[in-house]
Amino acid sequence: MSLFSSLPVLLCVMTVSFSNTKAIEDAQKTCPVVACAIPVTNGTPGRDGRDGPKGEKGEPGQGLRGSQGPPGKMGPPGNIGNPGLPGPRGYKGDRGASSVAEAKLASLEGQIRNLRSELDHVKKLQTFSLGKKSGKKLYVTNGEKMPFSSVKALCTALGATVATPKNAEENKAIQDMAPDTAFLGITDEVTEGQFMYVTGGRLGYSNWKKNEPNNHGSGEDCVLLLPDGLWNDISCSSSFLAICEFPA
Ligand code: FUC
Ligand code: CA
Repeated sequence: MSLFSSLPVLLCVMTVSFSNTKAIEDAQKTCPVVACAIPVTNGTPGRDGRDGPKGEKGEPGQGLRGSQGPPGKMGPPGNIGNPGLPGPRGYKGDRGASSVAEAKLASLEGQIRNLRSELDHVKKLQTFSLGKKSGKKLYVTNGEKMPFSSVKALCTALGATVATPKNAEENKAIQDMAPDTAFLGITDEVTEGQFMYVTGGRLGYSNWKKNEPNNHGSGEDCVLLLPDGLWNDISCSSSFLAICEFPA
């Protein structure tokens, strides 16, 4: 309600500044009776005053919450994180080249062991069939007659030497197995009259027949084992039985 609607006299309003109820009462007391006797009607309300200051933010409303909006735009990338833990152990890889070579080597070594075993067995059978005695040289002949140079070549090719008795026992062993006169591995080709082993060294044993060696004819540098076990010097180019000797 406007303060002026309760005022009985217009003049009082114009001469007194009212600020509150007390002031209005004071004005009524002081107004002269004659001047204030003319009654007036209320004027039209004045225009709205200016907006007051903004009020404090109110409490959240009680209405239903709206549905969640769409996701916002992607933010900038974060900093690089710390290294992760080591991964699980992988499967065992293929065997390397050196491992394959080692496996082949082991296989070859096994085959060599088997071959050695087989060879030992064959040697035992051979020595048995040839009547080879333990610790004794083995004398072998192919039954052929040939010049001394061919006998040397044959025996060398077999990894052997020409039969050469170093004592009476060996001389007897050769005599017993030889079916005919045979060359021995002894000559005086280097120095006439000085018989030596073809493998080297001067004679340590001999079994010459009477009146031998006589270097008969144009010269006799090789040695024959006669059927009776005695020796005779003979031409190296003549052909006689080849007998080879294998180590004891
Ligand atoms: C004797 C031997 C010779 C040859 C000759 C036929 O004189 O000494 O080496 O065997 O016989
Ligand atoms: Ca002779």
